[in-house]
Amino acid sequence: MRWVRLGVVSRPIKSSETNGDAYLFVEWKRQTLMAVIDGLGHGGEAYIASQKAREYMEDHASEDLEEIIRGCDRHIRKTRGVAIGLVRIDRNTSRFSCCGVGNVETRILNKRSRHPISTAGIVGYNVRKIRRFDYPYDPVGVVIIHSDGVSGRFDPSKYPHLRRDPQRAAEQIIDQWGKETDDATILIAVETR
Ligand SMILES: [Mn+2]
Repeated sequence: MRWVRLGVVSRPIKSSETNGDAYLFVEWKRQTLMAVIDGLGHGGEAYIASQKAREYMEDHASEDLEEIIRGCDRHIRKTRGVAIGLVRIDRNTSRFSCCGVGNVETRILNKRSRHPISTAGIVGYNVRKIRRFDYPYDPVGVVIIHSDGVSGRFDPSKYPHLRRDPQRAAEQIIDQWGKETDDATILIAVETR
């Protein structure tokens, strides 16, 4: 059964057909794990780094967020590294958990809206302390994760259909706020009861 309505767009920098960004979305047993991954720079090397990170996270989806990031950091050492925004919705423990490293931004639109900060660093290169943020679960919550190829200046409230049609909102945000000079990815996950 599907718990979350998903909208996602990921596209490469204008000068390339290879996308150095990637995303992950998995659901099982009342849990959802999602991530946006930005391979450093762009092109083939960035693609290899972000795909390798995505595969690792998918294979270790049930571990704690900090462990996933730490394991990923070891696993992709030979690549140029990635930035990651990682969020779990756990309906068993009734919380949202978030971990971010580098320039991927996460917003939780909840009873109270949250904007957890990412730890500085590069996964695969120099991850030190990882900070996890936990928020109470809200069955009408929205999670937005985006790479820095999307300007952080967009205002989600300007997209009144975002909860109903997150795919359309994601396409509009990429259109209006995506940078041609970078790979760009936005993932919007809306809780459905
Ligand atoms: Mn980027």
